[in-house]
Amino acid sequence: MRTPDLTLYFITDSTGVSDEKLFDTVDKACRGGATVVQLREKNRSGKEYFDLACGVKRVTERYKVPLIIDDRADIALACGAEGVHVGSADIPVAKVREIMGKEKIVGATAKTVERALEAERDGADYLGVGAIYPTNTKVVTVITEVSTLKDICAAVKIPVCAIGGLNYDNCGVLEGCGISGIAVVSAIMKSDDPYMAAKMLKERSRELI
Ligand code: TZP
Ligand code: MG
Repeated sequence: MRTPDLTLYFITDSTGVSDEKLFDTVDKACRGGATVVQLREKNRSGKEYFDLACGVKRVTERYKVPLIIDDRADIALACGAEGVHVGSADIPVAKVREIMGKEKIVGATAKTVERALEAERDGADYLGVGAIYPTNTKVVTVITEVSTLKDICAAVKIPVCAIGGLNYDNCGVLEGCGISGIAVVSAIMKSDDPYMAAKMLKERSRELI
């Protein structure tokens, strides 16, 4: 498996959330139709990240939804995840591909056409592009213009998902950009009904891709 279905890419944020609640949210998101789950942890020890990844993997496995680990190829391999996602401050894409082998999914963040082409050439299977809108999720990022997103989609052959501040009501700007899906954190993490949030976001995404 190399090309993930990016229609609804759910990224976790466990800040202030118990492990049980995190697993439950992942379960509901998968049930609602998330096509990829990314575990994204920034302030965990290796052991904590690994334990959490194993727990989330048990959930995603039930739904046959691929699990991607943010930043850490070692954690991805150790927990049997389907892939890893890296940004420009992480291990370079070519090295991650080498570590992960041919069969695992490698995703990369790209904010420019140049970086997108480089990531594709170095072996990325998909790209995340954003932030499209300002976000309150813990992240160091800058706004990516929708026109840049469009240029990136036109420049690469691998699928691209848009990310950053996206929700059901504001993702209409992505129509006609050539994206393969949308990636969200808070639109599902912070929802009172993650199942319904995922279900509706997926329907919305299908209209845009
Ligand atoms: N990369 C760019 S924006 C972002 C990441 C990880 C966070 C998106 O979170 P939200 O809550 O969907 O705005
Ligand atoms: Mg990273």
